Amino acid sequence: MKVPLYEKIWMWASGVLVVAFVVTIVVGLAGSALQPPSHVETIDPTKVWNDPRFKQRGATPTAAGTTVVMIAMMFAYQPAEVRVTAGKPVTFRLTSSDVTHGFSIVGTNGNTMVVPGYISQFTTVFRTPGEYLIVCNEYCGLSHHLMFAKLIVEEGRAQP
Ligand SMILES: [Cu+2]
Repeated sequence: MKVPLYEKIWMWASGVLVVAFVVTIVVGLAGSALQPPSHVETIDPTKVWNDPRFKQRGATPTAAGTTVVMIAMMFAYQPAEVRVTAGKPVTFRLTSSDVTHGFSIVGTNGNTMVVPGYISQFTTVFRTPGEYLIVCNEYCGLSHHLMFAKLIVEEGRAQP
């Protein structure tokens, strides 16, 4: 039986699609071990409060901008309020003392998972001064909806 060319093209095209879907599933499964996007640095989740990397919490000015160190726990962030400067890079370093939490700075691209055992880190720049809400966007327990913090982005001083 002779299969028309048009039919062959569609058979091959749908075959390629099936293979693409299977590859997506396999790659997704292989890479989906629960971990934050920056899963390089590890930490003992039972000792975060005494870990030297998390002793100095809050915003610390650096040569390049600001580093913000925070601990996520049921059902709060410590510290609950942070001040940074607009237009300068802010590097967030976060970890959890109990379960997996989220860290989403509403209205910005600041967003990461906070997984116990790992230090989540990302850098972003806030262009617009103002008050931003930080919410936990990974369900972490009964009072998950009460878990929030405040980010205050202050006007940067004019450069001389
Ligand atoms: Cu949470």
